[in-house]
Amino acid sequence: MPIEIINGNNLDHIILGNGESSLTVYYYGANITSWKYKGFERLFTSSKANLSGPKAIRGGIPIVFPQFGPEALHGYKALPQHGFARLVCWEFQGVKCDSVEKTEISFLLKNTMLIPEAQQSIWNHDFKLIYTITLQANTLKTNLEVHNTGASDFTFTTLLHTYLKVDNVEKLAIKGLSGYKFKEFSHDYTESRNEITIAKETDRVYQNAATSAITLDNTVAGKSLVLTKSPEFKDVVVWNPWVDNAKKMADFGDEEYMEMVCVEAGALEPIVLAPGKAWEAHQVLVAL
Ligand code: TA6
Repeated sequence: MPIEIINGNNLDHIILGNGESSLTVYYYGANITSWKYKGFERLFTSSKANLSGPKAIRGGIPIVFPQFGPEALHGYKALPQHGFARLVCWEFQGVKCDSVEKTEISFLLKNTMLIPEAQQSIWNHDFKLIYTITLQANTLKTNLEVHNTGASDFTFTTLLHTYLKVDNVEKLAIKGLSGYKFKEFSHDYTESRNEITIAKETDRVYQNAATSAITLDNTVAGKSLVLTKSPEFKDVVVWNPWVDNAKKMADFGDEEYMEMVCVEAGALEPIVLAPGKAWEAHQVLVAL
């Protein structure tokens, strides 16, 4: 399928797709900002998003690495919230495969690439990330490989901070998390609902949510979307900032909380990776 590389200094991005599905990904953060299927945009990117830094792109699929959240990993000083991977330009590695029905491209990030010294001094390890994006029919697969290229163990957490587009978040139903424990605002709960609805600020970390499929009903134009994840992405975060937080974010419209929800596959228990070893995980979004 057609691939268009658009170079605009640090606004470099790639548009790929055929008539049925298309995708836009920025070199900055290897951040996918758009994924359309049959003319419907299925990801949310804020109209106020910074597409060339210094903040992370507010939308699409930001890559969280090597740390989720503001708290420093054990033994490390605090990195920027959600780490540095979404705050630097990755290297486009090229097209892994391209046919009428399927296109696969990949991006690379290594410790030697443009990570400000301050961040390197805080998390000073030799690593390589390879992010593979596969667009095929009504699916978008994103696979993250983490390689320890150094001589000592390192510890990380990681997550795909996926912003999904909805027409009206209050009409959305999220299925597949029933029975799982979750933390929200420092309290522990067990999800009792088969269908989760959102009508207030929501910031839930479902730990060990082994579910392989999370279904969102009534996203755009009454359509459903399914997020599946590999077992390595053990955890799921569901986030909507709601009105007060929306107003506090300069890169987010005051009303935009009504047209998005984050459903985020991640590995939030610290992972220790030995020298020469690799870890990988993927998610697949299916547009129904
Ligand atoms: O994934 C949920 C979350 O951790 C929320 O607590 C909120 O902070 C959100 O990420 C956005 O974080 P960001 O650093 O992108 O503004």
